[in-house]
Amino acid sequence: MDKILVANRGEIAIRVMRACRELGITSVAVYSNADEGALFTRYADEAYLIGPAPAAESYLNIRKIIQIAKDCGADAIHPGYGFLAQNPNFAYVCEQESIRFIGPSSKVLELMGNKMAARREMKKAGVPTVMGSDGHVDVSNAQEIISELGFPVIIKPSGGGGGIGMTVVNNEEELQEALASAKLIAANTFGLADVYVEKYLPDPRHIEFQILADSYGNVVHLGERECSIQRRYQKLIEETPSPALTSRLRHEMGEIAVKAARWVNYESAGTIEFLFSEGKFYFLEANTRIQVEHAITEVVTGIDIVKEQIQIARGCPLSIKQEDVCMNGWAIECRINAEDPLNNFTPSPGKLQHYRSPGGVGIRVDSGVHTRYTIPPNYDPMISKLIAWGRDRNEAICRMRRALYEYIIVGVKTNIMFHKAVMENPRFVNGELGTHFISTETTLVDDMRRITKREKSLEERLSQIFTHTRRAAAVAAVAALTQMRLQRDEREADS
Ligand code: MV4
Repeated sequence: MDKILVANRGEIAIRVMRACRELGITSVAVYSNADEGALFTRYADEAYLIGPAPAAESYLNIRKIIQIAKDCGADAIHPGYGFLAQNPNFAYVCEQESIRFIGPSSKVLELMGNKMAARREMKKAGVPTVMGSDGHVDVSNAQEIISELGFPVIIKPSGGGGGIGMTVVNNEEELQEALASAKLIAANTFGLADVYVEKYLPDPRHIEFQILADSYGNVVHLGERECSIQRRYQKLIEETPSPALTSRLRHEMGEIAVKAARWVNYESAGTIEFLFSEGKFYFLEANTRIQVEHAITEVVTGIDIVKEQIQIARGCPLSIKQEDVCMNGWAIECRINAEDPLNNFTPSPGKLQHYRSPGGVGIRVDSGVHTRYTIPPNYDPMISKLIAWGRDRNEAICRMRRALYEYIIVGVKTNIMFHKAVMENPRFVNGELGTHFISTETTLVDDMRRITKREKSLEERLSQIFTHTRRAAAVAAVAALTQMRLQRDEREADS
């Protein structure tokens, strides 16, 4: 394998190409009209246009991607995350065409893609699952199943995952209607009306384990990531280790994650997701791809997950054994998005008139943008992943705050102020996280307003000093420092 086509865009395309370069593998970009000239197309050794901006006609166009792979002589395809990454049909076509799909087999994608089947399979493997139905639920058996579980329950679509189309039912009265509507939504969204139910856990943490599995039956886990800070199932902040786990629990959950992967003969990098509540953990879903948040695990373990993933696909054994894996310090990731956190996180695509990312000790920024780059409206509006490492959680948080105040983005609205507010939030700082963190922390909006107001007044004072052309960069940089001093003074005044 010496040429890999990367069937993705943005930061993850560059991430994969970086691994290719280190391995001496030629990388091929495919891009849509909306991504002409984007950084990832230039980072690649070769780049080919696939089609118009809409993903359905470009990044999801299986035939076109396969055609380009054959034409340019790529022997493997890396799907990144999103788009075709978990599409069993795409993996199957690759298998038929003798192009190595860098991920698990189409069979495993298919099995894990059906969330009910995955749950049943994991139960068979002896992996703890939440109490719930063993098959799909409809009007005839719902009453019976749920009377055993007791309310509240959560209805989940078998074909889905990631939260779309899930409904919480609190009592008998709501049940039939909720079931009917859940089935309708499931059918419309996933083309499969099957749903199953689970006992609803009120405010669980989302904790997932990174695993690596090679084609010789070697399986290791690289510890966990806590991903509880999310909004509408979109993760915003992740960290590793989780403040909730003891090393005993980590060991126990890690072994279960490895067992889950072994049971299905998993091969490649993958993630086993758990819900964690009151000291107990339950299998949720398996993510059969490289994930956005993989980088925090790389930072604390020192293992290049994408490189391992490629080597696995090449038929190499894992470069590490479980006892070689050690977690050093703490890493936090903030997803920096072009969106307005004060207006319901509405996407804010557009041109980056000014862009300067933070740096220095313990900071990693993965992104696919640059000054004067225009974020297209067609795709996910993520600008970058800002990752801070520290020897302990507190150092990672302080470093993340420092980096957030160094970040200069002019031209689009970003969620940086949201991250600033969270990094100051007492519950976050204490590690008290749950999947309802954002909706229950009602002061966040006010905190963001306060932070913005303070920055605005600083900028106004400074803009009188600097000329207009220099303003964007100089103002933001100086404001950042002043801002941090003010915040430190405030914290000291509080305590
Ligand atoms: C749950 C749950 C509580 N109890 N299942 C939503 C995303 C999907 N992957 C699973 N989800 C949930 N399943 C039971 N039995 C709460 C959630 C949930 C959630 C899970 C992970 C991360 C964020 C979440 C936000 C709200 C609800």
